[in-house]
Amino acid sequence: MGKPETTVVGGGLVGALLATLLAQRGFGVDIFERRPDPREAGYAGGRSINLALAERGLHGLRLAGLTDEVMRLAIMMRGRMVHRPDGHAELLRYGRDDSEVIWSLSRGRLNVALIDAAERAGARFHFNRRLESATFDDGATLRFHDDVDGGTHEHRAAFALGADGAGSALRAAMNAVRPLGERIEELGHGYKELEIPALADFPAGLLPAGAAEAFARGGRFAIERNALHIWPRGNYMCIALPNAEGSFTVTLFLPSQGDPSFATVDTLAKARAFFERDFPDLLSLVPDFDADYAANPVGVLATLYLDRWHLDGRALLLGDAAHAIVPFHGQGMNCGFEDAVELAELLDAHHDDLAWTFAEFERRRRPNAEAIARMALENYVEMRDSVADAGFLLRRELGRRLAERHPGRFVPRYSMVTFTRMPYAQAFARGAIQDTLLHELAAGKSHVDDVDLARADALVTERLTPLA
Ligand code: FAD
Ligand code: E0Q
Repeated sequence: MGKPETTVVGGGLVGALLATLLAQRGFGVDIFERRPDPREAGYAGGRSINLALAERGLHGLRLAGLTDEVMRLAIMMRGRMVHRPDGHAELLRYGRDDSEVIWSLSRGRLNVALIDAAERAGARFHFNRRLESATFDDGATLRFHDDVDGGTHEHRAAFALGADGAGSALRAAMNAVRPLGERIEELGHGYKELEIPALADFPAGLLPAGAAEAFARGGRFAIERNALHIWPRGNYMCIALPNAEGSFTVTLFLPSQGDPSFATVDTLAKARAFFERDFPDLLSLVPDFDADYAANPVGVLATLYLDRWHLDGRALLLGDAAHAIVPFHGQGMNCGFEDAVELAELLDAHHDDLAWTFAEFERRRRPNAEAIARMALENYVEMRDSVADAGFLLRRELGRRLAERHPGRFVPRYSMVTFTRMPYAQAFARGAIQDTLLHELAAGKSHVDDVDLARADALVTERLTPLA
């Protein structure tokens, strides 16, 4: 049986990867994107926003044949560089060595690479086409508004795949036919982006301390290049990820209400005073602070839960459209890429029964999406708390020792999520077993040397199977 024509809504990171994987498997692919073609002149520039790529996302790029092209532009991040309130900074490695690292990538460039790959594989892009409404009969009728010609264009599809992001229009259309059980939980914190320029772009006289020497040696980066920088401050924090050009994109995460919050830090003077108090070292690295703070909007953060991801065999959601999460584990795109891989493989094998295929996709992916949603929320608390309590520090140190004594068996949850492709739900479950173990072993102890390691070893082998 020949492969059906497919229709993808949304040409962002997940939609473009899915289009590539489907086209490579011989499916016809039409993909509709509301924005203009990012490759066209005059559009490519703009702010550089970046994100962290880990093993799950890397695997998707490998299957698309994109690793060489994309990884040439990636910056390795070995660990978190934690900047304390006193200005002292310390690098905490993510993994055991440089085989366990993550990568900072430009969102825009990654999207362009994915669009190019999809087109090379035969996918047909339709830019400037914003899905407005959809109706479903034996297939789907999609109505798009074209912002360039001002017209409305109809597209008949056997079925629609929705990769149109957290505010998915396809989801809204599906929900109108049969409720998907949508629940959106706002975090109550927002974010704002700022920029640390490359050293060459600092205004004369404002070069940060120590930078003149680095600059003289040919360095481009104002702070350590190969790290994800974090300034944790209790209820809020800043992070910075490196860009290939030598700049860093800084993101401030701050409550929406209370003090301090985006509601109280509501003028440039207050924003500057807030940074002078809590992030003075960072402020000195952001020469365009006022302009950045005024120009860049506050983004909202929320988790999206759905009971159903599909409408029979007529429409299916994936990526953020199905399960937007908070960004604190750096896994939203990584998880969406796993969706794209799983869906392309399922469709390849079972396109003759779409209702089954969509239900099966949901059955496989939804527990994993729920697990990473929860772990991402938990990571925010762990991230921004610079002053963890003594019990937490003891358990963390004990966890390190057990991981060393039992490689491939006691594996930190962060590592299972970031450096392996084991299902997120399994990483969550194993993490819970390990955490219980640490609590039991450390109870009543004040130093890690007081822990009975023979007992610890016995419990680890009893409760945890070796990873494949
Ligand atoms: P999107 O990237 O949102 O793409 C959706 C596409 O659909 C867009 O191109 C949009 O223009 C298009 N579209 C929308 N509506 C329509 C319509 N009606 N018609 C046609 N087209 C439409 N993830 C990581 O893995 N690592 C990170 O480090 C990381 N950091 C993050 C930091 C922040 C501050 C945030 C907010 C998120 C972060 N994420 C990260 C998550 C990541 O950005 C998302 O999970 C990822 O972009 C989801 O991809 P997507 O293709 O599903 O959705
Ligand atoms: C990563 C890599 C936006 C963002 C992206 C990330 C991470 C964090 C904190 C944030 C988690 C970590 N992390 O360092 O534990 O690993 O992607 Cl805020």
